[in-house]
Amino acid sequence: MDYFVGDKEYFKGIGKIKFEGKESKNPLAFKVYDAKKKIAGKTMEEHLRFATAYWHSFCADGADPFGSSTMVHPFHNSDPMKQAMAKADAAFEFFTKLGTPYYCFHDIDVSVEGKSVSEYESNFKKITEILLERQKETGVKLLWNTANVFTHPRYMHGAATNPDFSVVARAAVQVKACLDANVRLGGENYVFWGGREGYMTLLNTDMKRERENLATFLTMARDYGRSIGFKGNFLIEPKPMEPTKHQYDYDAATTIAFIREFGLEDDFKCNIEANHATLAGHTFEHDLQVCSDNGMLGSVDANQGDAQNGWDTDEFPTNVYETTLAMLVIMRAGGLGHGGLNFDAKRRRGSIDNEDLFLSHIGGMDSFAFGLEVASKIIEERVLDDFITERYASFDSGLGKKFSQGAMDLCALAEHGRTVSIIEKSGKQEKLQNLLNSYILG
Ligand code: XLS
Ligand code: NI
Ligand code: NI
Repeated sequence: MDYFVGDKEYFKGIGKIKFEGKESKNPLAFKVYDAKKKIAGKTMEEHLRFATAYWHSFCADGADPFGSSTMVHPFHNSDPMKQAMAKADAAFEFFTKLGTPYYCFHDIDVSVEGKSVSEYESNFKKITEILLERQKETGVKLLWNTANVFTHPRYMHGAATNPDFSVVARAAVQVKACLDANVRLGGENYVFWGGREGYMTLLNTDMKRERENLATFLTMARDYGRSIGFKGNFLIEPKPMEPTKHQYDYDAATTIAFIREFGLEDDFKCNIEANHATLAGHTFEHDLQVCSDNGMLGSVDANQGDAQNGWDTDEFPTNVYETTLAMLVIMRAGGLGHGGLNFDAKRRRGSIDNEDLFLSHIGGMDSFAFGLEVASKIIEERVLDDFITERYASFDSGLGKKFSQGAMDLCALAEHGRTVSIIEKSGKQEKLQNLLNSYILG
């Protein structure tokens, strides 16, 4: 089998990435991720459902606020549509060689914005057909797509929350086109990330109205999506700030409250990104747990932040402690369902070799595979779960059970409180941390 599509190989010298195990010294091989290995009844591939993010891997070029691009993509072409087509070929070659069964994109990652609305629409339709062709050839599937309604200057004051109705309508052009593309490509989810859906100062902002407009917009998108046969989950991706100061979808709890406030809970769930959770002052696993507890875990943007830098550094996940804690929550929640682990992560500005694109993903995939192995062992051996069950056992019988069932009133509870004798118990945090480490160390 050829591991490239079309008539040109873009990542020459790099073949199919294989599992070689922990002893291997080959940097272009998996040390832990063994796609077909079974864990708790499913293969690693089925559990982890990895996706490559088009924007970081094939659009970003190393530019940052202090410097211009550092990378030249192998599909570079001065004609934008020709480049978009070559980019698609290179992307599918990459997915196939690496072995990520899914991919994710924004409309303008895969296509060309053009000079008019109709040019935008026809370019996007043309590219969608090419993507469909490549999906059929390679078996790679669309985990989700989304509309980029934050980069263009017209969205400087928001898209669905823009104070100007014309901009809200213009954003609808893109969201509608993206839903059409999603259905054509058999996408499993559709994402809304509200990069500009927030505000900079209350001096010029009617927050109540903006949030209501956002809900109206999402409801319309939901209705349109369902009307054209989209059956997957709509996902909102929380982020507390950046680019706006106050983003409306601050974190998982805020987003779930928003979804419920506007009656969208039958169709919407969350897409949790590690670095966004940490920006909100939470741990990654905290936001995953909030979603799991509310039946709102839709999908995951797998990356990691920097403990010292207060912004979204979107690094590839290499911290196996963090991936283990995340996989513990995901596995206890019953898995990712129709979601996946999308590498919303970029190699560093200085990592300019084509090979670096592979190496960064290999590290991320191995880190999550490691987390999966350790987490499933911890769950199977019930080391933490038994401790937690025992810690709350007083609610499982007698008056504690009655309380849990909501069958007591405050007087009865206080009456009981007058008779109790409290035995103080250790929370055993350090013991459990040491235990976790012993599983990680193997
Ligand atoms: C940016 C977001 C973005 C979304 C998709 O911080 O993570 O990449 O995932 O629009
Ligand atoms: Ni993201
Ligand atoms: Ni991010």
